[in-house]
Amino acid sequence: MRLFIGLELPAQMRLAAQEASLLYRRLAPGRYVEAELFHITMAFLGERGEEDLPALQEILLRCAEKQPVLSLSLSHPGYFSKPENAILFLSVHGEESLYPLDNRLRAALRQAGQSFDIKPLRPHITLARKVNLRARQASAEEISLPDPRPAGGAIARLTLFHSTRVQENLRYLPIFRADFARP
Ligand code: 3AM
Repeated sequence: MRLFIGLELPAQMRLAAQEASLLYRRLAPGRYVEAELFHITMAFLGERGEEDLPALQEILLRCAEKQPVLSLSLSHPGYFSKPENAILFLSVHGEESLYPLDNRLRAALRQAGQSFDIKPLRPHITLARKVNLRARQASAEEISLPDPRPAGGAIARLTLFHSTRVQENLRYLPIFRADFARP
């Protein structure tokens, strides 16, 4: 099964990201993601067997237990890759608070011999793929997208997701959650 570790969004943040996404899809065509799938990836693990689950759960628990509850909010839109074939995302305010958690998570995964995607963390919420941000064909001008409402909230746990298809629809199913430290 395909696994990754990430953060679930508070309801208000998800809703504001959905509002932005509905507006962007009218301005810039692409393959937009359902709001249900919005999340922040912390570590992509890839294909794993059931036998890896106990060790992974242990890592989540260990990394979460000393982590204070995070406070994040939506920031500006951005993109990866080329403007005519972009991955469109929202950045987050408060992302600097994710780096200590990222460091602990990577160290724990490495120590346990668990492989993961080693690209540096770039906290983001993917809204769409294959987006065309060129205002006009062959022009350098890019469509400018307005900022979302700066909605935010508390993120109080780390989640192990199973990326799978349910009746042909892509779903990120939370299969384990580790709570952050209570204040
Ligand atoms: O939506 P984001 O960008 O957070 O892009 C995939 C998605 O990230 C990423 O893992 C998240 C859940 O699928 N992903 C998928 N395949 C990947 C790979 N081979 C990958 N990240 C790194 N390497």
